[in-house]
Amino acid sequence: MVSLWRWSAGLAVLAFRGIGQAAYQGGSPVISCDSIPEPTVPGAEILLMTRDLRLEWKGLVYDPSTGNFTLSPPLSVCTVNVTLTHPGAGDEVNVWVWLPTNGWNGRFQGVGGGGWQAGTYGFSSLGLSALQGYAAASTDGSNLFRQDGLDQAFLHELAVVGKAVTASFYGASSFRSYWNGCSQGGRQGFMIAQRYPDDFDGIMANAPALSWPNLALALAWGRHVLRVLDWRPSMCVMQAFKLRSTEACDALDGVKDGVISDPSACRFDPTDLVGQKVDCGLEGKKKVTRKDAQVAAMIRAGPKSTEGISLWDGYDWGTDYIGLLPAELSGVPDSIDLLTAVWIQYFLEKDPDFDLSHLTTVEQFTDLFASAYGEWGGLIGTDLPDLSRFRDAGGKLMSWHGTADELIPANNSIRYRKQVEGVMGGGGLVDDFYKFYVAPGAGHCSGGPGAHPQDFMKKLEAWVEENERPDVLGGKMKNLEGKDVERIICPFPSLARYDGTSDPDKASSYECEKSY
Ligand SMILES: *[C@@H]1O[C@H](CO)[C@@H](O)[C@H](O)[C@H]1NC(C)=O
Ligand SMILES: *[C@@H]1O[C@H](CO)[C@@H](O)[C@H](O)[C@H]1NC(C)=O
Ligand SMILES: *[C@@H]1O[C@H](CO)[C@@H](O)[C@H](O)[C@H]1NC(C)=O
Ligand SMILES: [Ca+2]
Repeated sequence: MVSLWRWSAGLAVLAFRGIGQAAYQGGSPVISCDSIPEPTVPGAEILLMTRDLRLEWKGLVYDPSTGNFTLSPPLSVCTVNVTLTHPGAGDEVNVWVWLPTNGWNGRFQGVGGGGWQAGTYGFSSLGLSALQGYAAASTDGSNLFRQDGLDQAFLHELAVVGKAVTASFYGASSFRSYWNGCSQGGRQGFMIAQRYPDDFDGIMANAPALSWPNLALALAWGRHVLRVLDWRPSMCVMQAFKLRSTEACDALDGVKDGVISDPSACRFDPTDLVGQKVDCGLEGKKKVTRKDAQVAAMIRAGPKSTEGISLWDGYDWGTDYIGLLPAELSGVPDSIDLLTAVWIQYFLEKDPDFDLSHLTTVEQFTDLFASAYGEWGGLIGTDLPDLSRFRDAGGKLMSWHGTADELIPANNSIRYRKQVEGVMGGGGLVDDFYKFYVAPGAGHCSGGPGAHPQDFMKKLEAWVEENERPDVLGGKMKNLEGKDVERIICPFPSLARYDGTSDPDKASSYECEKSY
């Protein structure tokens, strides 16, 4: 695995061969993808390159603003598949590039992955980017490591291949390049800023899975707590803690809208629910037990060592429990079970057959924590705080993280941001190239009761291309009556505050105040 590092050592030299793709026959352009030349990828060989013209591609495209997959309008696109290998490694890396045949917006976009995969959203994301006019590329990060997300060299190769193919198809010698990723894809965006600072002009890296070795264990904590307490709660009861804590703390920010805007102000005691009955629909009424409350409190507090020392972030009140507890409780298919199991079995225990049911004590969990970062942090921690090479290359990075993120706590991003500020001269200087937003009530990449920043990619492009610095962002959400209302999302470390008197549905009724 370590040899991965070497492949990326040389700086990519893009081979622009200036091939025009549209030949004219009888007045109408005949588009052909056939003559796109093979790109030159330092340190790699191309095993196979296919080029397909699809005149009416339709597919389900992932829309991050809603979190839904919707059927796309027809798209005319060249789809280019490049399979690379690295001599001696016996691997195969696929890079897919989608090139809209009309309406190219002059930009290249690298599309990040999710979960364990370098390119989870794959074709749906490429389709969405191409529909929006981008030449877009994504990668599976190799057949050998597809399950492990150790993708740093592949990220650079995605950039090299994607840019070269884009340049030759459109005959363009210069264009802007952007990264677009959330979650694992957000982590990849930060990895690029840290290790390949010249590859992209702008990086959008939301809800990033930074400090992966610790974060992956924090994701396993709720599952571990059930083994420690030897308890199998009802998911309906667990969600009652989410609902009741939201009810208790919603209005602390002055607006009853289902969003806890400043979770640190929320004092909710889960033991208050013990003995109460929760209406669980078809399952009838369930009584909340002391162990249920203990599970909720331990997830809120986050992993703690045997001495009670905090090992990592917890999850704020109001956060959904579905991803934090085993899928068998929710009945919702959940890749987080697999992700946390793979992390512990393959990476920490190095035994694919390791039986997780043997992990039953806080001491065992503390031991896993003690070794995980030391062993894997350098490879996949993605938390090097020195971004000076990215800054000096003129790069711009934007990132938002929701406080109701049900997988990666916002504190995970806040910690990294503070570390960057610590080594790079403070928040003011960091804001010159890295803008960070905490979005109250927003869920993981999509969803959640709170507002998401609007037109985030457009804001990044305006920053890169017009030098328009992003500041306070507009956001939209549904209030408790289901009505579309406006909010603002403030640059870190500030937080939106309602003025207390004006119309709470209007953005103008909020102001950013220093908070974190
Ligand atoms: C997303 O899909 C779900 C389930 O199909 C639906 O209930 C919801 O209204 C959709 N949301 C949006 C914003 O389209
Ligand atoms: C390109 O890759 C995709 C995904 O693996 C595959 O569905 C498609 O058939 C490939 N195209 C060609 C021409 O091999
Ligand atoms: C997040 O960090 C803040 C500041 O350190 C802390 O007060 C808060 O309890 C943390 N939240 C969680 C859920 O860990
Ligand atoms: Ca509120």
